[in-house]
Amino acid sequence: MKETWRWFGPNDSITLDMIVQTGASGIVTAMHEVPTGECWTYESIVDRKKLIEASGLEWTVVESVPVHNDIKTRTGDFKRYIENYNQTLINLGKAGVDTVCYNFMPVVDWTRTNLNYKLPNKSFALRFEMTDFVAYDVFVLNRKNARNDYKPEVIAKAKTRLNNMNAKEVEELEKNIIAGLPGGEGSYSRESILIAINEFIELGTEGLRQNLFSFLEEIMPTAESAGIKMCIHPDDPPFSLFGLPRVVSTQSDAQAIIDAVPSSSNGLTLCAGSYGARGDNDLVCMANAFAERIYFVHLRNVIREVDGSFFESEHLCGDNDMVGLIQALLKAETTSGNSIPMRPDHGHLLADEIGAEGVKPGYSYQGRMKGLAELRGVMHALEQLK
Ligand code: DNO
Repeated sequence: MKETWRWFGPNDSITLDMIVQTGASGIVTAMHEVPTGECWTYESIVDRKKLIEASGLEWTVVESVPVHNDIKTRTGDFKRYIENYNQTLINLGKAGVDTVCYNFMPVVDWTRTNLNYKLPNKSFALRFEMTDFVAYDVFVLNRKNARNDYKPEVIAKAKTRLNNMNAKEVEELEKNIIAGLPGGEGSYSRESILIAINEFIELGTEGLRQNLFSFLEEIMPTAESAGIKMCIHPDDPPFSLFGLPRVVSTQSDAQAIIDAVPSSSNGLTLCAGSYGARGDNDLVCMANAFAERIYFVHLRNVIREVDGSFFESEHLCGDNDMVGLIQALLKAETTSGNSIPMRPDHGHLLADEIGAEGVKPGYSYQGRMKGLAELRGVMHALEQLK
């Protein structure tokens, strides 16, 4: 597996030279400065690629070329956005960047409620806490009919939780949930998120799935001729938020995507932490089932709780069998003949990065390096035993 590292571009406080020191050889990045829906020009892609290569690294994966909400709803300017999407794929292919991650999450990209969850060793992890989320959805956002989506005892617990929060804590919770996390799409106010949510609730699960399939039909021929491998990222978390439809949360969702458009460009990102936040997703089984279509992996672990809450655990110690997963991925590489780029996804906030300015939630230097080093150890050991 090729070791890669997510870099947020020239403004990232973690520089390319620092990334070289982690031992990773590939970069995962995007033209974050281009507004969602607009085309990435060939020249700007080549310039970014040259910058990466000047440090001795390679631009291995694009994460992400974001999909505009109009494409997800097939309203407004969606036709123009699809044209732009195809042109971006053509430009990437021409520049020799051939793996593109994207997602089809409606309204909110990846979501957490707590960005500073203190672990027993005094480092910090990201956490999704169901009670906090329900408290926000039902009592702060006041989403219409939100109560119908939760059991009465969950709502009662959420009410008590909210009553025990001060104004600053509520503000912080709101910011964590709707203001957008690094690399995510969309930052909302209370008013704008309610409008967006309603639009998708009306569309429903099968409506959203159909719109995803239409989008796949519209981009896969271009991807194929441009030599691009598309890899869809799962929903994070892999269950409904705000009553929104979800279509990339389970093994059967992923299978439906593969079946919808029979093109070798139509592949998956196996994000272990996202799929793995559901106990009914067996990651080893998924890696075996989709061996030929996994074009990118995010390796990270979680510890789940019965109510759907979870936090991001040590990369090797959590509810998902990381060693088994890596073993299955190495086997998938042999079966498919593809080299699968991996990146250590997220890391704990450690040492002198705690409280430091500008550290992106989940994307600390030391935490990710620790994760990468541990995963690298497993990869090396398993390679030797092969
Ligand atoms: C979070 C990431 C997401 C992901 C995008 C993929 O850390 O997994 O930002 O990159 O949702 O499109």
